[in-house]
Amino acid sequence: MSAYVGEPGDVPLSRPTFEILSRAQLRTAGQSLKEALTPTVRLGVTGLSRAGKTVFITALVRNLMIGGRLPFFTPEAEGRVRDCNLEPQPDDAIPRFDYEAHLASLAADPPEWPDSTRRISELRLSLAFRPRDIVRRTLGLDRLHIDIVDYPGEWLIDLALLDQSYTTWSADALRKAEARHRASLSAEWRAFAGNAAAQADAEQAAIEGARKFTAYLAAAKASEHGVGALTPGRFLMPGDLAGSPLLTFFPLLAEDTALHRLLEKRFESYKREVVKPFFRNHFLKLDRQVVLVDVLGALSRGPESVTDLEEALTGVLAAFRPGTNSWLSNLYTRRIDRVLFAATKADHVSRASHDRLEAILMALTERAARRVTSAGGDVRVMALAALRATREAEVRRGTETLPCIAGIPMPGEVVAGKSFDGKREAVIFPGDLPADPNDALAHPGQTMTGTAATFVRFRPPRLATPIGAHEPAPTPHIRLDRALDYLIGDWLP
Ligand SMILES: Nc1nc2c(ncn2[C@@H]2O[C@H](COP(=O)(O)OP(=O)(O)OP(=O)(O)O)[C@@H](O)[C@H]2O)c(=O)[nH]1
Ligand SMILES: [Mg+2]
Repeated sequence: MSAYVGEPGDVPLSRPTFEILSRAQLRTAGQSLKEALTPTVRLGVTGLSRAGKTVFITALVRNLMIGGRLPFFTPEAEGRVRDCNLEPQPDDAIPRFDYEAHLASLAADPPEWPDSTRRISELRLSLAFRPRDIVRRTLGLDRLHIDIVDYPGEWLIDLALLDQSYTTWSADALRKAEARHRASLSAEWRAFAGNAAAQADAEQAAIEGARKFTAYLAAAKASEHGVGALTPGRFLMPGDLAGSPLLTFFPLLAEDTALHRLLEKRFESYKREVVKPFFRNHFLKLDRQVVLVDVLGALSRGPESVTDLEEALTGVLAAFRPGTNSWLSNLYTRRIDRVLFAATKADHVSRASHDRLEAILMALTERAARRVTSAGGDVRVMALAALRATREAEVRRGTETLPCIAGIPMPGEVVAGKSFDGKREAVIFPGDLPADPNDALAHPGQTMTGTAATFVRFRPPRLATPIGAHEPAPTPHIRLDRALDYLIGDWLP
């Protein structure tokens, strides 16, 4: 074949292959590469209702963003944290954690606690730091994305359902419903369930039974302050599943009836359509997890509340340490390598009791862990207050000095017979937690008797920037920096 030489007017089909990139293009390419190489740590924050999830996340984010006092957060102590800002929420299918609204409540005048939240939400923080590692420093790999995912602890406890058949779940649910402190609350539903199999219309019986069962769960939750985590978790937090057949079932002991078969089918659908997607789409993607626990609340409410809490913790631990034969262990990737159990609201007791509070949660989790088989990642226990609403104070009584706490009780709170208006400060002797955690767990009512502080809701501290001040008001806390160090410190090498 002879070579084609070309003629005047020919148009080249392609541009020359080698082109010099402009400086701006190189910079953009470098930035995209840097962004692609920026690691992301996904931090799960969970706990039963009112455990303190929203306050924990809001306080953590604010402390990082304003450069708060975090002396035990190693990268901060080493002066390596540069700045921290919010980035667009990366997962379009998950609602954004409404940081601004929660902070606005806390920064209001007078400050208010944020509203209760009922669904999963997520927030992305981007933290710039000076790497210790010279290679990273040279390459400019100096950012970490922190995706914080807030989800109800009730969803975590639901994971245990994956290992249960409808029959075993029904027997367990009935045993819990018959417990002394729930028997009267569940009486109407149990009476209905006792005769339900005789009803001709299985669908109507399922609807009516599910309604009565949900009413019992709601009553139990209210009387137990949300501690006794009863399954299925979505019955009380249905979100967009309200009224769906997925939530139209209830426990029924084995009987070969049309109703039993229908309820069993619905139970299996709930596992498949609700529990497994949560496990796959959210839980499996987490790297680190903090489980917030209102230990003081449970202790102050007495022995049944402590038993409920232990049962709930067993359910939580089962998600992290699945048994050898479980469905979970088949899919378990061991991605979560650190779990922190944190006793919240430690500002309700004086400093001397913080270690004791930690020891009580440790004893509780160890007891719960004994019921769960194989080991999972690293587990640590801590006592903290994400947002400290009280300060330490001392009161002299005769020759004795009592370690007290001082704070402003919320309006309507009653302390030692005195009603508070939300403006005046009260100094309270909260009592000491026992040195032996087993004493606290064996006699929880006595432990906290007279410790009015555990029942009092204090006003959050004032976060509004003082007039004329250059720096935002600090976000006081107890041990939040230690929690942060354990959870993400090693991601900032
Ligand atoms: N004193 C004190 N109280 C706290 C602290 N954290 C939470 N609280 C109290 O606990 C309540 C519940 O806190 P939230 O952060 O809303 O709890 P949550 O787990 O998000 O609750 P839900 O959204 O209802 O599941 C608050 O309204 C405060 O009264 C804390 O660090 N110190
Ligand atoms: Mg919340």
